[in-house]
Amino acid sequence: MSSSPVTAPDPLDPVGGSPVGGSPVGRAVREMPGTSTGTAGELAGAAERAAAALLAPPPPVRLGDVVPAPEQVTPNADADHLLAADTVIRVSADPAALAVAEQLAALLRPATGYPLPVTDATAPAPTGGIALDLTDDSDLGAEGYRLDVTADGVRITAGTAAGLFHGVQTLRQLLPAAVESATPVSKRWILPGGSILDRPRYPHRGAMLDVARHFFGVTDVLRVIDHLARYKFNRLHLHLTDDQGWRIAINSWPALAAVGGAGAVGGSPGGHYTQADYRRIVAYAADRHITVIPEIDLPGHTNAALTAYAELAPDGVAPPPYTGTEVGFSYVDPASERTYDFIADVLGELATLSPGQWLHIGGDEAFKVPAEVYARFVERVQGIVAGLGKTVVGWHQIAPAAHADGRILQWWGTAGDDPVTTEAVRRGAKLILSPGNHAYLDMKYDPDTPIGHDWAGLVDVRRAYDWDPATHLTGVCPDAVLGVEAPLWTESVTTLAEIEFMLLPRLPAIAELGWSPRSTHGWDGFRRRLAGHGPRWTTAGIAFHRSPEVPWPTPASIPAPRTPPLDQEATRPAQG
Ligand code: TNX
Repeated sequence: MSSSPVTAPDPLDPVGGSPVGGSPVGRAVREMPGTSTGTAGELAGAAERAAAALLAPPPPVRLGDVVPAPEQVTPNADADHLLAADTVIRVSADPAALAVAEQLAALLRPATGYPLPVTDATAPAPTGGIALDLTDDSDLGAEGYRLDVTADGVRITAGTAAGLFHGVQTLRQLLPAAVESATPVSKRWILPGGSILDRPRYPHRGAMLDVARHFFGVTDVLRVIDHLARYKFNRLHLHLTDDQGWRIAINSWPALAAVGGAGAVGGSPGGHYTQADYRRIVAYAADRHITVIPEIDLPGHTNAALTAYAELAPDGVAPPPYTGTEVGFSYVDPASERTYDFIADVLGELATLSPGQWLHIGGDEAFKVPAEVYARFVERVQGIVAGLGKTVVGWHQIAPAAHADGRILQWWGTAGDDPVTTEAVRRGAKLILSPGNHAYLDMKYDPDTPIGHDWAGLVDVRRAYDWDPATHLTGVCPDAVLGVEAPLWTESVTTLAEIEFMLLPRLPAIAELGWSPRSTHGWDGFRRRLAGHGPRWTTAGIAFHRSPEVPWPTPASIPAPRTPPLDQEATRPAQG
């Protein structure tokens, strides 16, 4: 039995605790539209409504209040579970499962203040507690899980550690938002009773971060991985090279990073990942069941490489560094054998550094390379990737090149059909869908969004959410679709807070398209569930855009942000 932790009252739920400090009512009134010029009567009414909103406890989390929506939810109102201070987490004797149990404990300890020891499932069973069970139930697939909440205990069952991990993310969302607090909160930690059976719709659920236009250090990338993990993403695509910067150290071509990584858009500081940095990112992602897909963009978008090695340039002359945002002007010489040595060396080192199955070769916007030359170039690079034992991914512009076993095209167009892509799919290619007009998270939300682009239109939350990957491209058989990916290009994105502002709240919309069965799809339900995440992000110190389409809880009832720590980096099995 643990001693009671010292806890602060939950500012999200002041009833039964001490009142929130300061004058939140006054603040809420000031924030209410139209109150600055209202009559005394209107002001009093507004004050009353604001006070009621502040004093009402937040509605309890319901079993179905999960993003992405689970496949099956069966609530049982009589089976709510109150987490006890002496809860023990019992887990199957498997190192990967044990790591998930430790991650769960690490998620719950700060806010609850409970010790939450992790023990082997074969240890004598106390009543209650949380159990993580690995089973050979093949119905759950590679990533599915079952969650059972009863008055007596909580059990997550899965066939894999990845399934247990996704179940843990669901469990996290079923606790009150205060669970995101870094310091103990006085709270009855109640989980809604019932069962969830959950499996992903698609095997590929990704996001892309462009670290080339602006460079983001390792800790920023780890934070993005934390956000992906919350929403059951399983791929992080890193756009590692572009005209403005080369961001990964390549031992056999050292000037790529040293020279080509020195700058960024608008003269911002450059930078690059050492191979140790990159391995750290890959390992942190793997601990969260996310695979990193590295991209070396070829043959275009290569100005940074050309600044470092003139021999790769078609005219043999190194261009100056580029800090603008135009595209399509640069390319490595497709007629030079040295170019293919360079590609083989770079992809060879990346293949060794990346345990995942995929290498992304870019292929977009090589406007200056004639179509025939381009297709032969892509075919050679596809061959290099195959020779490394990896599966090639490219932007959909690589479609005209001959088929290569398993090749994957990433669709980023804005049209609803594309005969060249359809033909490549007919020849065997698979698709990842990143339609610019729905999934591009560098698009502005609305005309007033201070950063971002609008070439693919404005992408508000509803636009990010309301499309169907299975039917999006006419003429493409739904079986060819591997999943979805949300790219964030960073020409105008310079800080972690700006990354978060562009990702949230749209990232969960893409997550739901990738994970949830179509039968659960519905804008009204989604925006209501999404609204509950605002207080979670705020409590965790995560920036987000307060999209007016989402019925966020009143700002005054949300506590001030804290400085965010990373989720625990190393996940070590329990000692002893
Ligand atoms: C197009 S999408 C690009 C990128 C830009 C992006 C800006 C794609 C494969 N290429 O080079 O950053 O638009 O939205």
